[in-house]
Amino acid sequence: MIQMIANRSAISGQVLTLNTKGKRRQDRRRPVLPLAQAFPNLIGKKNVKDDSITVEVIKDEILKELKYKEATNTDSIDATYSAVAWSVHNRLVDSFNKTHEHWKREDPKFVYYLSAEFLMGRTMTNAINNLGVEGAYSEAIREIGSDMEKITSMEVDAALGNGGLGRLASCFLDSMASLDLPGWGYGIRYKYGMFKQAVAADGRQLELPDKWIPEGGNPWEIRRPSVRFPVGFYGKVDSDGLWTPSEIVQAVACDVPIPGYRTRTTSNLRLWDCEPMQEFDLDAFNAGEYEEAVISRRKADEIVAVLYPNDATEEGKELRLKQQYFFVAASLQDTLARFLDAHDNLEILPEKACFQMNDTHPTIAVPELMRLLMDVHKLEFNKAWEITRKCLAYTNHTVMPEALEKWPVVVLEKLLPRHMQIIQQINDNWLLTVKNHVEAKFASSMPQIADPGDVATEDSEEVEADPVEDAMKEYSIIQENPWNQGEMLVNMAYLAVVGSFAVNGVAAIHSEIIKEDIFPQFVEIFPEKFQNKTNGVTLRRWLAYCNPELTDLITESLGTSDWIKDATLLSKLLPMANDKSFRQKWRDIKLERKRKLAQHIKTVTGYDVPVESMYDVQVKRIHEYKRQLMNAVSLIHRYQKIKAASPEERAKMVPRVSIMGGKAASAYYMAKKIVALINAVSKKVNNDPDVGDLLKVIFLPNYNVTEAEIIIPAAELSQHISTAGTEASGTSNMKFALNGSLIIGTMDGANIEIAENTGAENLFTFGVDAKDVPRLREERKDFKEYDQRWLDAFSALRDGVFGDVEYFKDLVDSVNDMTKGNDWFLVANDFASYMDAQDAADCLYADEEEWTKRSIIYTASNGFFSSDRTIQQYADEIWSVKPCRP
Ligand code: NBG
Repeated sequence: MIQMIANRSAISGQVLTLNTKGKRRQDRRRPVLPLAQAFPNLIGKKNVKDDSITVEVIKDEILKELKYKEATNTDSIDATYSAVAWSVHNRLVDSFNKTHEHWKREDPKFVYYLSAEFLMGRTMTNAINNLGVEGAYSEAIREIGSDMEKITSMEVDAALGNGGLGRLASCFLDSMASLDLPGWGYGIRYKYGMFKQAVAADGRQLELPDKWIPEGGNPWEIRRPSVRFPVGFYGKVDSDGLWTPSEIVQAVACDVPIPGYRTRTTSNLRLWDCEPMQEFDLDAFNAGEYEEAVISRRKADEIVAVLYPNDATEEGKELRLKQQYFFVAASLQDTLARFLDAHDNLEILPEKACFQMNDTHPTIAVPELMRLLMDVHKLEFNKAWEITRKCLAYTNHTVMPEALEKWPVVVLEKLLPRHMQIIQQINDNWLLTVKNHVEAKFASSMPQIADPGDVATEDSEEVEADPVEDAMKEYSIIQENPWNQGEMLVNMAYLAVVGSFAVNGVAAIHSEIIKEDIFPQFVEIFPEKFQNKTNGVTLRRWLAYCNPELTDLITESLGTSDWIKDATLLSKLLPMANDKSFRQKWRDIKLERKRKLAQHIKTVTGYDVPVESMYDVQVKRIHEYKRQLMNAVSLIHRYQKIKAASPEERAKMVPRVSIMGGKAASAYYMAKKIVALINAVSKKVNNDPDVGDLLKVIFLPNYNVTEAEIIIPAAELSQHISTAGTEASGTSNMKFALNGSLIIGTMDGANIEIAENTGAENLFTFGVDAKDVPRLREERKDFKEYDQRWLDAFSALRDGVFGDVEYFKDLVDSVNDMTKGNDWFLVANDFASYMDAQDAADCLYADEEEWTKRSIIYTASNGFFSSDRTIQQYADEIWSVKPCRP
C-alpha cells in the first residue's frame, strides 16, 4: 500500500529570498512571489514512500531475477547489475501504471515534448533515488555481497542526443514528472547513440559505434508490440489531394518510465522503434532475389540506426528528414488516437494537447497535423489550421545560421509530396497576411504628397523598389538558396513560427537576439507569440545524486532536504559563506571530489594530477564558437611562462590542472584539429620535467553524462567562453555554478543571468559585448596589433613545439591574420582580456578563504536555474497544463 508520510514541514508562505545583487533580476522577471504562489503544486507535497518495499523484498526480487532470468548467481557483476535493474524496472512499472490509470480517468490536458534527442545518461541511480528506495536497495545489494557503486557503474549511458539540447529535454522530463504535470516525451529509439570517442596515439579523435542497448534486453524500457502506427514515404498525390505512399514502415512504441522525485507520478518517454510492414518477402526469396527478400527490413532498420552526430552544423540529408517525419508522424497519430478514444470532437484538441517542438527538428509536425486533420479526419483547411496553430509551440535553441534547418523543396516533394503541397498552401496564405500587413503599414506611413513634382516619374533614374514584393520575398517560408541559384528551400524555423502559437528562446539575451536578428518580420506581425524561457537543469541529477557529500552538508545546514524540490531554498546558505567552519567543511568536500576525479584521470589517461592545484574545467561539444582553441592557446602561454620563470617566480605561481573534454562532430574539420591540439599540448606539458606540478593538461575522452557527473562536482573554475551572442544559453554553466565552481566566461547566453544572480563581481568575465561583434568582424585588425602572449604562443605552434606543423596550419590560419577575414569568432580579439581574467582567477585562488566564500555564494545564488522553475513557466505561460497527481 502506498502511504503518505507526513515527515516534512510545510513550506508554504515562504518568500523567495534573494541576495541584494538579485534585485535587478526580480524587477525584470516575474515578481517575487510567495512560494505558495510560485510553486503551488509543491506546497504540502509530502514524500511518498511505499512501506512494502523492504530490504527483504528487494533482496528476494534480485535473487529471483538472478536465478530465473540470468540463470546464474552473484559471482557475475554483469548479471547482478541486470537483476537489480529488472527489479527497479518492476518498481517503475508499478508506479507508471498507476499514474497512467489515474491520468486516463482524469483526462487532463497533456503536453507532448517532441524532440529528436534525449540525452538520458544512466538511469539506475536516478530511478532508485527519485523513487525514494535508495536505502533499501543499497542494503539489499550489500546483503547479497555486492556494492551499489560497482553495480551502478555497470550501466551504459543512453546517449540519444548530441549535447545541451538533448540533455535539456531529459532534465525537462524529470521536472515535468516531479511537478506531477501530465506530459510525455516523444522521440526516436536510435540503435546507436552518440559515437564513443577515443584518442589515437597521435592525439586525434577516433569514433567508435555506441551500441548502448544491452543484448539481453533493455531494463529501462517497456516494449509495446501492440502499439504501432504506419508511417509512409514517397509516392504520389492524386488530384483530390490524397497521398499514396510508395514505402511504408511501422513505428513501434518503446516506453521509458520517468519517475518524478518523491511523488507517485511516473510519466513516459515514448521512443519509436521501426519495423518493416513485411519482415520477409518469401516470393522474392523463392525467385532467388535474396537481397530483395530482406530489403524492407534493411530500410526500416536504417531509419532508426543512428543519431546524427551533428551539433550546430546540420546537413540536409534525406535520411535525417525521414527520421524527423518518422517520429513526428507516429507521435501525432498516437496522440490523436488516444484523444479520439475519449472525445469525438477534434475542435477541442487544443484543450487537451499541446506539442512543444524542441528546435526545428520536429517542425514537420505543422504540415503533418494539418494532413491528419484534413485528409484523415476530413476537416477543411481553415478549421485544421486553427487547431494546428493552437496546439503547437516552438523553442529555438540556436542562432548559428548553418543549424537553422532548410530543406530543399525537391527533397520534400520527393519524400513527402502531400506535405509539400500543404506547406505551399500555408505559405500562400501567410504571404497574403504579409501583403496586407505591409500595405497597411506603407499606407499609414506614406507622406502626404504636397507637390506633384515630388512623385517619382517613369524616367526618374532610380526605380523605387516595391516594398510589398520585397517583404513577400523576405518573409516567405519558401525561399531561393542564396548560394545556389534556382534551388528553392523550405525554411523550417519560419514554418515553425507561422504554425505555432508560442515561440521562445532559451535565455534572456538569446530571446532578444532571435527577435532582433532571426525573426524580426514575424515579431512585427505577431509580437505576442515571442517569449523567453531561461533554461534550467534538474537539481536531482546535477547536485543531489552526483555530489552526495555536498548534498548532505546542504541538507544538514538547512535542516531539510526540501531544497531538492524547491531550489529557491538554497539562498538560505548565503549567510553561511561568512562562517569559517562551514567554509572548511565546504572545502573538505571539494577536496574529496577532486580526489575522486584525480583517480578517474589516472585510470583513464595514466596521468597523475595533484589535488592541491586549481581544477579548471572546460567540457562541452567542441566548436569554434565555444572557443576551446582560446583555452588551448592560453595553456601554451602558461607553459611558456613557466618555462621562462626563475625558481622564485615559479614558487609564486598558482598550480593548475586544466581538464578539457568534448566530442567533435565527425565531419567538423576544425573541431577535430582542436581535439588534436589539446592532446598535443597535454603530451608536451605533462612530460616536461621543468613544469612539474605547476601545470597538468588533461583531455578526458568520451565526455558524456556519466563523465559530467564525475567532473562537475570536482571543478573549482569552469570555462564558458563563447563569442558573445553565439551560445544560446549553455546549461553546464548552471550545473557548475550549483556545484560551487566559479565561472570564467563571456557575457553570453545564460552566463549573463548567472552573473545577475551571483553578483557580476563574483565571476571572471571578459570579452566584447554581443552588440560589438558585427562591427569587430568587419573591422579587421592588423597582425601587429595582436597581444604579445598570443603571438608568442603561435610562434611555438608554427615552430613545431607541439608537433605536426602542417596538420595544425589551417587551425592556426583560421584565427590569425584578420586582414584575410579570419577569426570569425574573435579568439584573437578577446585573448588579452581573457588572459587578464585568468590572472584574476589565479590571484583569487591564492586566497582560499575568499575563494571558498565565493564558491558557496554560487551554490546559494543559483537555485533559479532549476529546471523545475523553467518547466513551471512553460506550464503556466505556454502549455496551460496543470498538475494531476495520482
Ligand atoms: C543548444 C545551444 C545551447 C543551449 C542548448 C539547450 C543546440 C542546437 N542548441 O546553448 O547551443 O544551452 O541548446 O537550449 O544544440
